[in-house]
Amino acid sequence: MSSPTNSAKPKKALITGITGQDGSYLADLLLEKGYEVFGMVRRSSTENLYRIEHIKDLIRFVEADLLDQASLVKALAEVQPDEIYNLGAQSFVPTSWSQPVLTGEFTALGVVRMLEAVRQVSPDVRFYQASSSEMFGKVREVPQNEKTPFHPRSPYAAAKAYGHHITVNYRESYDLFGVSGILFNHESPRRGREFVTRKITDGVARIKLGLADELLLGNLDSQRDWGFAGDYVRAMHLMLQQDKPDDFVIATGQTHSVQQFLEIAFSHVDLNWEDYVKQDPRFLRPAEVDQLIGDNSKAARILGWKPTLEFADLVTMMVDNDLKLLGD
Ligand code: NAP
Ligand code: F7E
Repeated sequence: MSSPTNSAKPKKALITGITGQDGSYLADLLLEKGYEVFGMVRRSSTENLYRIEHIKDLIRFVEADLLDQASLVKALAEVQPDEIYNLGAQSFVPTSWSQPVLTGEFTALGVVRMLEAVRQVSPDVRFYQASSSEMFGKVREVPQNEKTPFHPRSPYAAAKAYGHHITVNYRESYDLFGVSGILFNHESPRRGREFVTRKITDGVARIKLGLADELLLGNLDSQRDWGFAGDYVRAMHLMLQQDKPDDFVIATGQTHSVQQFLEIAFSHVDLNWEDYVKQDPRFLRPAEVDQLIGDNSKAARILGWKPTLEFADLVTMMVDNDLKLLGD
């Protein structure tokens, strides 16, 4: 296998999903580290680069789609990357019930399409697969670690479980340097507004500024291990710098309910969440993941990784960012 660290030339990284939350933080990190960053984007009639606006002139864009095998082969042949970060996916859990087949195409089969392109074009590349704590679903043990069995609770989670297993399978079958990062929920000011954290911080800012008077949510009891996306992309990069490919859980090791998130977010602007939040059955799910909490001890031991941002600081940072965005 190649050892890109010995190369005098800058390393080349190809990121699928570069327009998403994680892709944007990872691009920031890799540019800082001196990488040549290539971003895979799918064709769109409107530009969708707002998360990477500040660095877009430093990124080389390659048009390809996880649904189109030939486009992936062509992209890899053009770029000849040292590292691939496969972050592209249909990542919103509720949409996976309304579009289960499409979710499977992007989120499950998209992975094997990428791996096949790697096998054919760049078998020495280091490949990162964005796996998810959603695979643990109806959890079999608490906290969850790399050996905890999966019990997916949504078409999204089932698709991610396929992506995880096929990455491990290609590693074992073809000796590819494929790693699977099992990341627990991670958030930031760049999080999509459909996810509960950003929906809340955006809602709090709107209410505080007089732009809204209520916030409609689903299940307030579910618990997540929420970390900061900026910390989690460091872990992705570290996984590809190891001597041998392996899988890692990335998590804070703490869990909080949606209600606890609400309490901190509203009290940060001197409001009481109970005066504004209403439950709306439209936001309940056919099957819920009740509680996630990750065991990050393997990542700490082998990667030397640990999170830097406390839960309350993450919440207040996101509220302050939304106040600034809407107040300007
Ligand atoms: P995100 O903000 O929803 O971004 C998803 C990205 O995938 C976007 O850049 C999107 O491009 C791209 N994409 C979707 N369909 C595609 C296709 N057919 N071909 C090429 N690209 C496509 O997701 P994120 O939060 O950054 O998450 C990154 C990855 O980590 C995802 O795979 C997600 O499932 C996984 N993950 C996320 C978390 C989390 O808490 N954030 C936790 C565990 C795992 P467009 O801009 O063109 O739509
Ligand atoms: O929901 C509850 C909801 O949509 C979190 C993705 O990045 O992380 C994310 O998946 C919890 C759930 O994220 C609303 O029922 C209540 O229990 O923010 P979420 P998620 O489903 O955990 C994993 C690790 C991924 O891999 C995914 O790609 O919050 N909840 N009320 C709500 N959720 C939403 N979205 N909207 C509500 O109104």
